[in-house]
Amino acid sequence: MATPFTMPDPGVPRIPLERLDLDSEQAARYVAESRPFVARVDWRALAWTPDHLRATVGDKRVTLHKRDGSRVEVTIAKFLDLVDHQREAAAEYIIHNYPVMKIWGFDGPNPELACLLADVRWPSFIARDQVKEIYVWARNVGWYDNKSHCEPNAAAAINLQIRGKKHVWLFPPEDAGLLGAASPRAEMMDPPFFSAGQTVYHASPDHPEFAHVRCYEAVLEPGDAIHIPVFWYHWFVHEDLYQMNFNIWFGGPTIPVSPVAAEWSYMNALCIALGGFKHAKDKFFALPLETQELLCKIANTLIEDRRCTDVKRLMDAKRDAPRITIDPKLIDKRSEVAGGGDPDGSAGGAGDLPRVIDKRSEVAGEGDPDDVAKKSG
Ligand SMILES: O=C(O)CCC(=O)C(=O)O
Ligand SMILES: [Fe+2]
Repeated sequence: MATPFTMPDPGVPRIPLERLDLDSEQAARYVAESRPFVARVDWRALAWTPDHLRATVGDKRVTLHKRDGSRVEVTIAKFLDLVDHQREAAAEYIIHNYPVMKIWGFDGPNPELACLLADVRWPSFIARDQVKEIYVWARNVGWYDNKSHCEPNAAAAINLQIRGKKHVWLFPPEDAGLLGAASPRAEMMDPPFFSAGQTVYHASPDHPEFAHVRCYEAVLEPGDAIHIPVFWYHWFVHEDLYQMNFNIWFGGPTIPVSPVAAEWSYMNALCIALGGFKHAKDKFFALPLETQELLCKIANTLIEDRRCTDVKRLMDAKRDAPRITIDPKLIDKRSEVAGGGDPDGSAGGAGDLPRVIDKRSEVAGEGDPDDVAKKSG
């Protein structure tokens, strides 16, 4: 049974996102300065429908995740059929919001789907070698709350709403502390090795500081493209409509973190975490020798190894990192009232399953073959 959906309310004052012309110098400047905005576009991609995709690229193959953890190749026609029947499909497949139809991957354009790019007017501020991934997304009706997260691989995004309607709240990375963005110790070392990926959404006795967060707001309707700058938290709530969008994840402007700045911040954080500058030295030398050596090694690694502070080199270094595999238990935890699970929603690649999966929610509108709703909190 579908649970009635209540539109979430961050409960803080909202700052309306500015609306710019995507082709303007101002938009390019905003991207260079990591400032968010919304733009109305009139690309031919706005004419895409499931049937149009079936007709143009229906025989091309994409990878889907199954609930048993395996992956399977299906045609786009089959994928779209599964989306059309997501209630039934969710028994076997992970079928809600995650990137499946890959137009461009880390290795470059997917020749099979590149034809779709003819319907897109390429933003002048994205150089081809900045592109990380491009996808077309589709999910069927049903309210859906992706909860707030930021991309762990430092991607900026242009995300065009083609069908449906979404409510978006964005929070700047400077406010991560107000957002309660941190992982518990047990999750610290889980891919994607990023403790600040997921956030809280409301002021609460545990997180009263949320009340001071800067909350940018927009409602995206077909034709609206949003720019999400690097490390900006984005919280999307889908209305109960068929949703289709096109997104480009791209390497945004260089994040100005020099090795020295990173080490400087780290040492300050270490002193503060040890209880303050006054007694930090005593506290440090009271730690087990192994811990002291590890903390020291982190400081030196930040200085000596450019991979830590250079996004491109870092992403190359992380190519061999363990990938998150799909754990149906996590999917079940995540689904509040419906089946399925979302193996992505981050730019980590369609193969990644960020641990935030259990915190997002599919609400009212999808099937729940395993009655997983009862297990969720
Ligand atoms: O469409 C959504 O729900 C948000 C997708 C997302 O997280 C992203 O594009 O990075
Ligand atoms: Fe995202």
